[in-house]
Amino acid sequence: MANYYQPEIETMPVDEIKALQSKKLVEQVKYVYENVPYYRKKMEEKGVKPEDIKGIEDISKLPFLSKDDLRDAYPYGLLGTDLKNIVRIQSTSGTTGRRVVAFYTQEDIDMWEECCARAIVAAGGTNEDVCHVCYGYGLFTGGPGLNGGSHKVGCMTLPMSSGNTDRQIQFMMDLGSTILCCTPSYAAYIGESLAEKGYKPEDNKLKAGIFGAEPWTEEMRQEIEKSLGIKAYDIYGLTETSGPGVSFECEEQTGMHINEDHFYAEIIDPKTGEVLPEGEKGELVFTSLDKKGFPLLRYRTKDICILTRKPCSCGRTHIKMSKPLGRSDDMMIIRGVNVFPSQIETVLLKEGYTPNYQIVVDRVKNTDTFDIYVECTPERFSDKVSEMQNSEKELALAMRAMLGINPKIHLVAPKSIERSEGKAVRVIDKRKLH
Ligand code: DLL
Repeated sequence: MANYYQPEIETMPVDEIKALQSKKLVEQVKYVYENVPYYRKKMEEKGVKPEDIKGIEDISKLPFLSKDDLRDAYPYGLLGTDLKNIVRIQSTSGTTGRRVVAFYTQEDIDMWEECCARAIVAAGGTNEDVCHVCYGYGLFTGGPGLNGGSHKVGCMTLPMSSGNTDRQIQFMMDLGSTILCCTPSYAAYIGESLAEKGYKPEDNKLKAGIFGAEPWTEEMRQEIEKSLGIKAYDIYGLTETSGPGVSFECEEQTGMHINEDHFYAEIIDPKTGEVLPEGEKGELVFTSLDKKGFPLLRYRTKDICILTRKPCSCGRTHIKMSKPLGRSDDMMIIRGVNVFPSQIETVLLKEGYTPNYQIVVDRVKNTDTFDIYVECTPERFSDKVSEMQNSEKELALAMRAMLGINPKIHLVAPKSIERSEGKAVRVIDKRKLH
């Protein structure tokens, strides 16, 4: 028996959803045109006026927004309202250019938390649950988003944040956590740690998990479900659109329902920008339909997905997206953190190394390993092991400051990384993520 947080919206007939989206889009375009000069200029360049947008069918007349626009407009250029109406920011790690800062009014936060509440209820959550949130808190959207959703549902919320697995397990067992929210790799790690401590899956009170922020496979789902004795649900989102809860899985576990009353999704050909029909694989593009602080029209996520509106046994009518099947840029997600090779190059150059390097990412026992092989300059190269180790430690610290996670640095002899005749192979990702 399906549960809904907002049944009238989640099961709304498709023609009514489309009418609602059309109405909201017209208003949102007008709002953005009037309040965001950066986007108004883009509309003017494309020769499109708010009056030209009469409904969803006109959306392809609007220009796209990309991460480059976010960089150009950083920090305040895409803000939709006066700062006095903004109550919070969230952000992703990265260089100034790559950092995404999203702004929220109180209404934006309420909407975001409602989206997360829908996900929690779809996973079986009620006000009798103990919701254990070990996504990171702070600037990352995972902790605050699920925390807010959990409050809305009325669960007893454990704002654990990430790390300190022993403490996570102690709270989980002592307080009887029933819903676990974290990255899938951390969930798998908690499963292993419980087993190492001698607990069997039936010893914990967990019944469901809400896992996202990074790619994970069906095999990983089965492993987590088995080791924790739960049902594991996927959740998707990105800082630009608000955070987790843009879409979420229901009991059918065959894709994630997009909260279509707030986000309009399109799939485009990443090369041509052409909108592709339902069922085809391409880049996911989102338009926020009612955000005020950081409204984004036709934002290119770079996530490659498929959309489908096949009827779902849960009764929800909102369109479903597949798990992201890849990226159309070079972003990697390592231990739940977004990493661009360009950030690594920036650090290397700043620290006096050449950009001859190779990144090797793997997944060992469900935890990502992250190694960077860096060529030493002849001046820095030393045959004293301790000197090389110190340089490795210093570089690892500089990387950590930039990326938010710790790579293992291996300094190697000058000219020892294979030169390529074409595009250099900078990243070797051995994980099987899709
Ligand atoms: O990862 C928001 C989030 C937090 C989602 C907690 C789910 C749970 P960002 O740090 O901005 O935001 O990263 C967004 O992460 O474009 C995808 O490439 C990837 N991603 C997010 N959820 C999933 C998922 C958060 N369920 C980027 N499966 C997105 C695969 C995901 N990739």
